[in-house]
Amino acid sequence: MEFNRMYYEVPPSKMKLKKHYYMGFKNIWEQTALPLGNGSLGLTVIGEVKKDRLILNHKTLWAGGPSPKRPDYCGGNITAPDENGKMPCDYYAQIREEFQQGNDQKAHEFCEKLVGIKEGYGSFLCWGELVFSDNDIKKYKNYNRTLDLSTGICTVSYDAKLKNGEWVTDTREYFVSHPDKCAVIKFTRKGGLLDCNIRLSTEHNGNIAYNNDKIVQCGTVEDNGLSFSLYAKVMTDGGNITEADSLHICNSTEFTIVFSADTDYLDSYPAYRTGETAEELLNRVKLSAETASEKGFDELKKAHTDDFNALYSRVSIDLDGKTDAPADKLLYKYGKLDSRIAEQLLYQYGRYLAISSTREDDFLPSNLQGIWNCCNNPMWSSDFHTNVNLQMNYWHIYNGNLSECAKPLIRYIKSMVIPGRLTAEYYTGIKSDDGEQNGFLFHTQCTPFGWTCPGWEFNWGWSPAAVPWILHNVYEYYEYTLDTEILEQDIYPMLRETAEYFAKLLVEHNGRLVTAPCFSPENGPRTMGNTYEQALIWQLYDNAIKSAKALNTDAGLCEKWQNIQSKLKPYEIGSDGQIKEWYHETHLGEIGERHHRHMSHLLGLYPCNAMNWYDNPDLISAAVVSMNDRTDKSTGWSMGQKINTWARVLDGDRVLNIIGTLFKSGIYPNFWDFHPPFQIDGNFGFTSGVNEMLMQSHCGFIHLLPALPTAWQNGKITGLVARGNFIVSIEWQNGKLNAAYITSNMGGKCKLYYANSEFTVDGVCESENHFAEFETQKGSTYTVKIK
Ligand code: FUC
Repeated sequence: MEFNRMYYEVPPSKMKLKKHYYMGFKNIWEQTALPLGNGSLGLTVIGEVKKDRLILNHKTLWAGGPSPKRPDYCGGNITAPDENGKMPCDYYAQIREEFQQGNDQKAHEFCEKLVGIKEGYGSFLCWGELVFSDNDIKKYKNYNRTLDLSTGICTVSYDAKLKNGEWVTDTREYFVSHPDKCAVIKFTRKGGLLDCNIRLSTEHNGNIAYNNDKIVQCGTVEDNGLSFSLYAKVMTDGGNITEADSLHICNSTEFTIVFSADTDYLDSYPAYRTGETAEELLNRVKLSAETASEKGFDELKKAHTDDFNALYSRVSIDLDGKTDAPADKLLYKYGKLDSRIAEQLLYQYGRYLAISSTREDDFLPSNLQGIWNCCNNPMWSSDFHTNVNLQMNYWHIYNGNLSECAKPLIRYIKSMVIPGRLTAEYYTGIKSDDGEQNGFLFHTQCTPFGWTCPGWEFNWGWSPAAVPWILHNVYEYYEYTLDTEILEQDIYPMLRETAEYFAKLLVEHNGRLVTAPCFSPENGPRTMGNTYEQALIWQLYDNAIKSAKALNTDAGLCEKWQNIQSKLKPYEIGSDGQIKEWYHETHLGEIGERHHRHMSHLLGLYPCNAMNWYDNPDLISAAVVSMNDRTDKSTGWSMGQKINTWARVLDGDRVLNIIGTLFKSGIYPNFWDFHPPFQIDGNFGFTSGVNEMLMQSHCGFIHLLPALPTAWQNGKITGLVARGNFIVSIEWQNGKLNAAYITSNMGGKCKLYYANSEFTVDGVCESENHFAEFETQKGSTYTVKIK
């Protein structure tokens, strides 16, 4: 059966937590909070009974970046020569020269100069919390907290005994509406009257005013002067509201709070501000909240549900799970209870979290924690990490039928072009005469304020290949949608500029083209060329050439790029039969950390496609050696990556084993992914991995059930998307394909593959050697049946 809700029978304070205690405290929020969001505005529902907290977030509420305190802010770049009169780009040239001369030690030393300035990096902040207290409740029973993934509505309900001895039934509903740009909370009491207190608490500067039925907050972030504003309106069905340093609602049977919140952030270099005054910003959020509140709860709820469900319901999954249970039980009893329901839920949760944290009109993509954060110093600043994490956040978007949710990513990368050109110039010395199209660079970590410099330590901070890598996510928007307008306007210009930039960066070494210096993410060492950079640069040229051809442009450049591509250093296989991560590696484990969580030398296998079972099985065997050496266990996101790579080598049973490990050691009771303390990428990586188990399309054809585990005997998935914009639904029974339905959204040729038997495409053709190829009509659906 399908299953689309997570529910709990005890509040967080009574829940059994995983022993992933972080920095000495129990990370209850990370383990139990239930997230809601409309892309930008985020809420996490805790759901305690007498005293509850609702954590508020806005995606753009960040410290760092330009500030009156930092008049010289320049994305962390070193912008002036050092005591030796040298810019980073001078050292960059010297490093390459030293490598060429064989003076590796000297080259390594100069790498220390390729760093940025830490000042101004900043952090994603927590807005604050709405605190609810109901001192009238003595005890409660029949507690339930449910998150409906299909509607984005969280509900908390219980029966409570009041001080006067009466029993009442309380229900609280929460959602964050994308169409109405507001959060909505409704408390209802049956059998008695409410007596409740609401207070807004924040650690930021500013004012909070409680006034009749309103809470109005205006303030600025101390670090950078970013303005923020919140406007809440409370509606009751009678009774009264009094205010002092909180709102006190009593003698009503229900009340609804509608609030909007925003900042004056704008994704535009160099100011990164809308230019609004505090009053204008307040008026903007006030207008949203007032307009929404006039519609009333029912209308808001309907508009929200329709909007959310329209995206969510595009894909359904049924792994033949039968036993419904509270989410924490599903987790702790994984492998003992019905595990299929837990897998279905975690799968859809990845889509749910994306719909809630990255919507088409957002300025920014989802960050390391999506949009949810309960403190002002989250790990890694909860930033945009581009040596795997931001990429992983978008792995499941296209095949999970949510392509518009990738628009904030495309928009964000576009916003990094102008500041990134400065980094390209300062650090690699590449500047065109008009100073416009010289190429743009950013590295491992990025912020909303054009932070494009390398990190403040070379070994984790330097990563030029981050740009081709994230551009692969960007290019895939086109591959899945065939939208040539976005290709022409946004995607191709970035690919073209980067392809031309790397054409200048690549140097010849032993007859092949490589970049230098390189560092395999977090695993080192400093080298001339490595598999990570080579794979991503190869993919960059592949994507740029395909885009140019689709747009019928730049034939001359394509020829040049093809030539470059053919001269790139290829994958090499080491003495243990492994894919080498570094060219000077012979045996496994000889360089770097043996079981390192990053598998950067296998990006050609996933998410890229140069290494695939169809075209180069030898490389696949070598990839398997490398993957085995890395082992199956790791931190959350890394297990997410393993699920995808093992699906790409078509080993469904191995994938399911890793999923089992993920449930045991990488998932919290609220189904968030563990990475000290919580990182959302592993959630997204899991969902992407399930898509890859059931359908792949990177080899030029749609591969049905490529990595179906034996334990998934019967099931059905509807609405996946294959490259070329085909909607794919698949049903299987007893481990074999039963039927598939392919809807062609854009017309064109469709090629299908099913390994286990021949099949027919109803009324069109029959497969030969397990392949069928046919022309499709835009809008038509084709039925595939086993022979
Ligand atoms: C990558 C990983 C770390 C962490 C950080 C945010 O650099 O290596 O494990 O996830 O990003």
